Amino acid sequence: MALSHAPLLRALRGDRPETTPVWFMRQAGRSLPEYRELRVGTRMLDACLTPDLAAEITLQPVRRHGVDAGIFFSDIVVPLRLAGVEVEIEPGRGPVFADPVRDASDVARVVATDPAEVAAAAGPVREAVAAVVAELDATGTPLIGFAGAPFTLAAYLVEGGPSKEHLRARAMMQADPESWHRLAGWLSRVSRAFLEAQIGAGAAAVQLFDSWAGSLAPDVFRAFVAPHSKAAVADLPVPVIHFGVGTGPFLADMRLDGVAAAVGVDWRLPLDEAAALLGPETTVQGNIDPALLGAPWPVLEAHVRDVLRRGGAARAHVLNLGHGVPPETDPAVLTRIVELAHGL
Ligand code: 1CP
Repeated sequence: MALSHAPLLRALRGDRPETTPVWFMRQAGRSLPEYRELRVGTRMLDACLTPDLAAEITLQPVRRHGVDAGIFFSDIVVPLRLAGVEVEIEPGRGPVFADPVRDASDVARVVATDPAEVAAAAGPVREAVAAVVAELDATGTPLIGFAGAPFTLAAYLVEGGPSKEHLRARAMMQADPESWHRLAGWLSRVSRAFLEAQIGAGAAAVQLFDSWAGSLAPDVFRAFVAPHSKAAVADLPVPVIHFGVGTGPFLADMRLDGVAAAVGVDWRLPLDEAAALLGPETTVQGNIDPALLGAPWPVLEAHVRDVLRRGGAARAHVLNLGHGVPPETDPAVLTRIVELAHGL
């Protein structure tokens, strides 16, 4: 099947394919025993930058679940590592930075690196994507590339590691807007270089993860964040999905003035309401509650059917979770959701 007819790509263009396409955020890794086996003895970021390993981990959930897309196995901080920023992913914790970026002089230090360095260092990313695409092409399955949005990256970089409220990044925006815009502009170019490497090697769509955008007030999102996110993905040659958790209060702004073909919605906002907020020119993606992956099948099945019914109110719908697959998820449940969506 030609890739352009793939249900995911059709839905992102606004068509309604015969079956609703489905993939899962964080489908690669964590919940799969075959992933945990491959990862033994290899640090997360080393795995991301080892082409054979990253390609194989990307393909595992596609083979197992029969989802409508692969999502490239990598991490939002990989392009920062490629830009020479000292970062590690600590097991059970997440990204941790040796030198947090807290003030104007820290910002001047990081932005001194030309984002072009990311493109120059992205050989292992291109190689892994090319290997995945070579295998997926045979089945007409597209690969989704991704990057972190500037705010979500800053939430880690300014804090120095994972945080609940992202207080330091949110303070910097308004306490020192000049440093904030310098930093966010640089992060935008770094993520864009990472996306371009994946697209150049064959990714057929991309998702921009602004996972923590929901911690922002709508006017703050508009003034300090949206322009930088838009710059990261404007005029790319493939469709863009823009995702964040808790973005209901400013959902229409997640369209990035129409640059996003689709907006990912978390489990808090019913998709028919999301569709009304997004209007007729945007596809919705979502929004199965990850908590229900652990519920008895009849409960989960009724929920998935309700999500699909509400998704019918949008111009088109890509079925997904409202956030990532929890690590303790029984992978058989994900396969069953794919079978349900494809059987309707
Ligand atoms: O050792 C391990 O297995 C570490 C766990 C892990 C994995 C499997 C991390 C650390 N990152 C990843 C892969 C990853 N990260 C993918 C590819 C897999 C897929 O989607 O199927 C993607 C898309 C990401 C993106 C990512 N990293 C996001 C955005 C997505 C989201 O869930 O909101 C975020 C916020 C991160 C940061 C991060 N990296 C890792 C962790 C544990 C975290 C979150 C830390 C926190 O809670 O703040």
